Amino acid sequence: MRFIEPIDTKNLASRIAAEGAVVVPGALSSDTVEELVRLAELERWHKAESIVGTSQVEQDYFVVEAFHRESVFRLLAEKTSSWVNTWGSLTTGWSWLRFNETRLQRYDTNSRGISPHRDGLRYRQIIALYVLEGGGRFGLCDDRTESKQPVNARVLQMSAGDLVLMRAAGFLGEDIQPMHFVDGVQERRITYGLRYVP
Ligand SMILES: O=C(O)CCC(=O)C(=O)O
Ligand SMILES: [Fe+2]
Repeated sequence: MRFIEPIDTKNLASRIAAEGAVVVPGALSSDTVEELVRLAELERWHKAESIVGTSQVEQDYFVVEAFHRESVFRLLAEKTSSWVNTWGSLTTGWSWLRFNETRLQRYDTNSRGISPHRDGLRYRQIIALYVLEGGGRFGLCDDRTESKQPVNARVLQMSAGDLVLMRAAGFLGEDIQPMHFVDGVQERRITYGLRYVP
């Protein structure tokens, strides 16, 4: 299996800094995506808790958090760690990382997605999210209303094979965690999210 396709890193760090999250199109080939979806379907999925945290974030998806030692998802996490460190070391203020918290998430048709939230402060530097099936909308927003709707939503266009890079606490020395959400799931969405907890 091929893993990460060549990625254009020009201005990537400054774009992530300015926009909060950037979509890298075609980071995985369609053959790779197809194989990853096939393997994802064989994993043991659990329904995620539907309300989490002090701000009562609502989420509606199935998740895989534990992967077999030889799982291709572990390998993809390792390859992505190497890639991100090689790229990151070209930018000032980068700290070496290893993606050690990895999660597949599956949102079935008509899932309510995830209400606007910030990923925890314990996740450092950068979050990498592979899109394996591209249903639903992923967006950034400035805030959330009392009824958990995004304020000033900016939807990021993405499809299967794309990689979303989102800044996390500590990215280039700043503790900024962009607020984001998933909604509008009319077709299945599957993502593979990689996070670093020091
Ligand atoms: O699966 C996605 O597209 C986003 C997931 C997310 O924001 C999260 O799990 O915190
Ligand atoms: Fe999130």
